Amino acid sequence: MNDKRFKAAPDAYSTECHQQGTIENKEYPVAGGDERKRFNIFLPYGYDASADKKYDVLYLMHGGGENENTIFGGPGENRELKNILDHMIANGDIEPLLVVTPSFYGGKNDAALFYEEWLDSLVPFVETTYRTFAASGSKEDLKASRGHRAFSGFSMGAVSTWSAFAQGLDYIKYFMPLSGDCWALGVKAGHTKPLETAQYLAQAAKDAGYGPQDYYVLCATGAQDIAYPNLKPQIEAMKEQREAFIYSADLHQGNFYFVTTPDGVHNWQWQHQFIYNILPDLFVY
Ligand code: FER
Repeated sequence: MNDKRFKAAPDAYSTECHQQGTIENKEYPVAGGDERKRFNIFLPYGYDASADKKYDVLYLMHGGGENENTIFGGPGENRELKNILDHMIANGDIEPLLVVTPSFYGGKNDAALFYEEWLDSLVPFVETTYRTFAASGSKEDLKASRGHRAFSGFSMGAVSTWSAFAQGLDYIKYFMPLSGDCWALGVKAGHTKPLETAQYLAQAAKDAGYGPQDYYVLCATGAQDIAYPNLKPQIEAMKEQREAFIYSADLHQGNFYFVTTPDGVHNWQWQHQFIYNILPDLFVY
C-alpha cells in the first residue's frame, strides 16, 4: 500500500525546549487598499538576521472561526506547536525554518480567496523582512525560490491550501493540507465530487506546466475527524490521477501521501502530530 505510517511525537516535545525560537507579531499592508493585517512568525533558535543565512518558510493557516494568534499565541507564549518545533530543530529532525501564521479573515475574508493576498501582500512583506531564499519580493524572485516555500492549513485553512495548489505552483513547491478537502467545486466536494475534484487539481497542475516531480502534496487527517469522510474519497480519486499525483510514502518514488491515525479528531492537538510527521519531508526533496 505504501502508506506513510503515523508516529506520535515524543512526550518530551510537549515541554519547553532548552533552545527556544521566538514568536514575533507583525503588521503588513494589504495591497489595493488601506487595510493592515497582522501575522505571527516563528523564528528558530539562533535565527540569524544579519549573515547571509537563508531560511525555508512554511505558511500555516488556522481553521474556521480562529485567527492569526490561534497557533502560536503571540510573542512570549510557548504553545504546543512552538515546543514541538523547538525540539525538532534542537534534535536535528528538521533544519531551522520560519513558520508564518496569517489569517484569511479581513481582506477578501474568505479562506478560498486568501491566495491572492498571500502572494501580493504577505509573501513580499515576510520575505523581504526576514532572511529567506527570495532575493527580493518580486514575482520573478519568488518563483526562483519556490523550492523553499510551503503552504499548509487546518480545516478551512486546508481550503486555502488546496486553492493555493490550484493557483500557486509557480511560487510553492510543498503543500500540507490538514483535515480539510478541496472546496473548489463546492462545499465538501471531496466527498460529493471526488473524481471531478481530483481531475480539477490534476488539470490545474498540468495547465501551470508542472509535473509530479515538481511539487509535493502531503495530506493528513484522523479517522475520527469530521473532515475524514470528505478528504478520504478525494485522496482515493487523486491516486488515480497519476500524471499529477504519484502516491507513495517514499518521496523519491512519489509526490503525494495521506497520513491518518485511528483516534485523530478535528482539533489542533492532532494537527500538531501530523505536522510533526510531515515536516521532515518538507524542503528536502
Ligand atoms: C471538512 C470538514 C469540516 C472541511 C472543513 C470543515 C475543508 C470545517 C468545519 C468548520 O469550520 O467548522 O472536510 O474541509
